[in-house]
Amino acid sequence: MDIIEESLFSKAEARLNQLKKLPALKKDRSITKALKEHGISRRDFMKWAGAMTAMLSLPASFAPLTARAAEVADRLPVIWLHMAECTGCSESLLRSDGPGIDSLIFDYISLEYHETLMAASGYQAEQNLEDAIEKYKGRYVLMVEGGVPTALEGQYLTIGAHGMTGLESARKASENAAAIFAIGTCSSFGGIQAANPNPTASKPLSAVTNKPVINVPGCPPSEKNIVGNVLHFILFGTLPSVDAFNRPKWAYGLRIHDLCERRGHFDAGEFVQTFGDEGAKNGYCLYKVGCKGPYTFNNCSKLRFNSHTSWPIQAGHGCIGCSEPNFWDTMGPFEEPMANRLFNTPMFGGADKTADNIGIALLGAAAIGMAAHAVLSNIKKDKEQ
Ligand code: FSX
Ligand code: SF4
Ligand code: F3S
Repeated sequence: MDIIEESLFSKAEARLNQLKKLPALKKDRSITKALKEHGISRRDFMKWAGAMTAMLSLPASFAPLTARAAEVADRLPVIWLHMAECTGCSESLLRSDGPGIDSLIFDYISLEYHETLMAASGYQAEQNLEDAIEKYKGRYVLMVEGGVPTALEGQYLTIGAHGMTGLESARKASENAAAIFAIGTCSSFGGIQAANPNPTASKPLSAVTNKPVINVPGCPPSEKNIVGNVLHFILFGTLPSVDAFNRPKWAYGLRIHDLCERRGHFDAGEFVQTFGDEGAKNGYCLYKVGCKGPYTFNNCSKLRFNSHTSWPIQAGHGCIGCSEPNFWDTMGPFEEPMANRLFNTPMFGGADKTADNIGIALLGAAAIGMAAHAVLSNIKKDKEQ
């Protein structure tokens, strides 16, 4: 280990020792017990820890620490709020025919409050939230799923027996959280809730609180991206390094196009022309049927969904850019390329490139990435003005 690695390792070790001293949230549950109940061996658990370590871009020597982080996840309460959304983010985390280690950490261990999963309802549910916020003040991790409607002072979304608005509850819970994660594109950027004409004036979480918010976009994000952020926070107690849209770089540092399994076909100029054609049967590149992989930053090809089963491009449809800001308004039409819009810019000499020569000629992935970045930064600048 070099000096930097060593100091990071000691920092994480010290933090885990501290956390271990805190009382467990649920006396009768522990990750060891939960794994046993679900027939997951220690060996598989350590394999999982190794994979998570690599995913977080940490050296392999950190794997035992990642395993320990999962074991002390029951010291760190998670409060999960729902705003305007489809609950796909929760589904992504929890739905699999056999619960994986990722969902076990949440489901059985650390979730203190989750509107879809908890047994309580009505006044009791409201009370539970208040109690959790009070009891774990400054210690809980807040995860918010969904956009926050702000029109009519948030009245488009009311929750619970007293009809508290989502806006109020998101603000309140943000006040004393140790870390805040916007789970999904709706919470990160507004998502479909904020798509034009946005009648409820839905906003991203970061627009309604002045606390730092880490965005974990995707409609929905993969379970690994959700759990990875919690593990990172358990390990270091600090927020990860992020890109211009506050997305953790370990997860959103590369384009879908960079690691796509169909990339060889793109480079060779082999494209699906219409769904169901010979090219589709041969697994050719989906660019011409609308894939937005070259403009989208996410790690779906590496991590996939539903316990690593598949992901959009493997299933035969292009990426629709679901982890990018305003993708509903800017990435359409979803089944047609928008290359001309991007490449007919002065930056590319006004060239009216077609998909066929994009793959094999001048405009390689780097240029596409630059174009995507330029477009996205401009969108961001427009928003800030
Ligand atoms: Fe749905 Fe989550 Fe999309 Fe939004 O995911 S999967 S609409 S990102 O908030 O529930
Ligand atoms: Fe993959 Fe889409 Fe890029 Fe084609 S355009 S290589 S399908 S990400
Ligand atoms: Fe979304 Fe594209 Fe991944 S549509 S799920 S970012 S492949």
